[in-house]
Amino acid sequence: MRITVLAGGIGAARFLRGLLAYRPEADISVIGNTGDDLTLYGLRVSPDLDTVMYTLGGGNDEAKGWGRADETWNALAELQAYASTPWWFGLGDRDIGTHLVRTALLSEGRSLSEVTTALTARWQLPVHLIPMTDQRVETHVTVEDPDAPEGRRRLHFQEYWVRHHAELPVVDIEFDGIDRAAPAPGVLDAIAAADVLLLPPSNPVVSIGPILGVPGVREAVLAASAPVVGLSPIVGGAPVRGMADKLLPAIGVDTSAAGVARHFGARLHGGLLDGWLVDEQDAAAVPDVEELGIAARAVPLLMSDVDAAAAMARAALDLAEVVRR
Ligand code: FO1
Repeated sequence: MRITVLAGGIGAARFLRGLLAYRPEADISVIGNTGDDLTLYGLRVSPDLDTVMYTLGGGNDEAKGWGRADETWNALAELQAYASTPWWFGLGDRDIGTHLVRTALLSEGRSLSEVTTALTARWQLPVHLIPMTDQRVETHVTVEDPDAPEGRRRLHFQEYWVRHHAELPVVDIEFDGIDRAAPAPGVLDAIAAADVLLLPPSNPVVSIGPILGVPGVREAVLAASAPVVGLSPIVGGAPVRGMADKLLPAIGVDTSAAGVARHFGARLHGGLLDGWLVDEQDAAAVPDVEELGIAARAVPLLMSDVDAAAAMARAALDLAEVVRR
């Protein structure tokens, strides 16, 4: 079975671990978000690609969800001692090794796809991880700031997310470079050839959004013969993890399981979804989602461990068979 997953970072990585536990024999392609990417100290960092790579490769820091296990922070301490900026993004020594290789290969003219293939080879990933595009796309957030000239300031997503803990009021979100971006090699094929397409519980705005925003990707999903099933990242009116509740209002989306389903839309009416999983806490939303023309089921959506994530993957694949046209 060929499964293609549009993935952000921590939530997607944890879901993928469950999907692999449930269907170890499946041929899984992961289209990774690169809108979080940034350059720090001359190093190119791809947080969502690295989170998937480390998590499925067994090298991730399980408690934080991002970065490397058994990490040390000597280089960062030196940067801080030099009062070098931006000190606020936690680059661990092992993690820096990844960024050194990525930056070196990119500087030799290799594409991000080629670099990702080289990096994931070391981790012997059981999936094919493809960046959404080889061109640079960087999410920026415009926030209200009374001290700034027009009362607003534009930040890289990571500065908004990590330095300011998503506490600044968001006025606008933009994916810089997205209009000039093309799907990376293999992205459109992975969508067209899939037997099932999955939207894991990632941030709909800054993780799934950029992937769908790459010219041609949304169209490919709409044209795909495979059923499209998503899993709500919002449980009981709040994100399970992360701060999607700070971003959804900025794009006029209700912070609820049904609100996100409405945002993605029903395939029946020109949108993306054939099926949508909500948590049992949101079982009351099932009729609302079905009203939209999307088949809905209420199942446990808290990925407390791999078995829980595997059960979610099973529910998603079961629903995919129910809605398969
Ligand atoms: N998240 C934080 O909250 N604080 C950090 O210092 C931090 C550093 C970091 C370094 C590498 C990396 O791959 C991810 C890192 N993250 C950090 C997480 C990152 O901001 C988020 O995982 C994604 O960008 C949002 O999906």
